[in-house]
Amino acid sequence: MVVASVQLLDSTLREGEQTPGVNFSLKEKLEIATLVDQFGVDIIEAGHPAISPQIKRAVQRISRAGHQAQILAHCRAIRADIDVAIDCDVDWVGIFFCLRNEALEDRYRKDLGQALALITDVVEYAKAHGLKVRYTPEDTVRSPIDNVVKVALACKAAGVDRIGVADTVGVMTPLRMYQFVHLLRERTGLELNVHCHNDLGMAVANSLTAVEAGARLIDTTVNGLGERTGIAPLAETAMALALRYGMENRWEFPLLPQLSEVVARASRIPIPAQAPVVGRNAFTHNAGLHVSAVLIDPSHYESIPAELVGRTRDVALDKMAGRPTLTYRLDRLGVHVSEELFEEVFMRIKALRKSQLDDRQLLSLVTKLSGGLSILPKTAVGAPLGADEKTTAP
Ligand code: HCA
Ligand code: CU
Repeated sequence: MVVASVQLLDSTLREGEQTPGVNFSLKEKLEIATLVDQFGVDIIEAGHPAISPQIKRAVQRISRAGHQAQILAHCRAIRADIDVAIDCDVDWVGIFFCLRNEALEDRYRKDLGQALALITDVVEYAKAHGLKVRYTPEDTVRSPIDNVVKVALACKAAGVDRIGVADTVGVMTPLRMYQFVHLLRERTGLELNVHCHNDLGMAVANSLTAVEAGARLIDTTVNGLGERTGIAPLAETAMALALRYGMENRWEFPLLPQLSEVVARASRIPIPAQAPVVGRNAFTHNAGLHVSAVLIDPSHYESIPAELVGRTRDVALDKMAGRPTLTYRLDRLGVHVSEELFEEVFMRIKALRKSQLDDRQLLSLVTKLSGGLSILPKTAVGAPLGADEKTTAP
């Protein structure tokens, strides 16, 4: 399926800052906003400015920074929150109010008619002040669809620009998400955004089927930060849209590793080695059979070109290695060894239990087993892992 155009919203500074223990400084927020803007997201959800003067200041600075992306402020369905957003010069407000019967009864103590009046009043107020407005019935997918449609249509009459479909607690599966978005589009004719939490690891899949069903924009965060297990990560969502849906885009993919590192540092949450696209292992092959096939033609075991994100393919050297792996790694370092020494090094590697050898460790093992002879070209010792990949890889 070809998807013509989908927008991306980055909510690292709003949803992402709701990750337990995460607290970005103003400087970090400005840096993150600049990078996601350079990456090419369409909307930056910069924060909920009514929460604190610090957040308000950050949202103000971001919306006055001249980014290409439009800036959105998160707001409760309260006029005072809209006033604070207006003070921040944002383009968009994202208003949220839950329409589940349980929430209406226990949390808000309002019936649906009262909730509708309150929400449409705030939508009209924001529109009257020249803002673009997204209204999200929080926990949309667990709310009665009739409640959602009724309020969405009232918001449409009040001039709302988009409705957010939130899977707030990550209960959806891809097919159910498709059906929900399809039905909501059919019954309202409104532009839809999608916001998927990752409680069962299906945030990206659910976001993509929402798009197949006609949603116009996907909410993401860098490294998938957010409440509990977070929401759809920016890197893999964008990559899936580009590679699997063939979507034309202006995204600066080579910025992704840096963006992930900056956010990992600022959030103090490391990037998992297994993370798609940005994780340490994303482009590293291990088993001897895999490596020998990749050395013939990478497409045997690769579906994403590492160069697309400015990374290089690598092969790990541990007990899984075959001889072609060791040959490749030694060649890459420009190290030539006798057959006998090769076998000795290889046997040591096969005996490794809980580790793998980086280039430096490989070089020192070879040096040690060769009786301390310096067989190493000086340049190779300090060369970063995979630095000469492009020239030596088949
Ligand atoms: C929240 C809940 C929210 C809102 C999404 C939105 C969700 O933290 O306030 O306003 O579009 O997951 O429902 O993030
Ligand atoms: Cu959320």
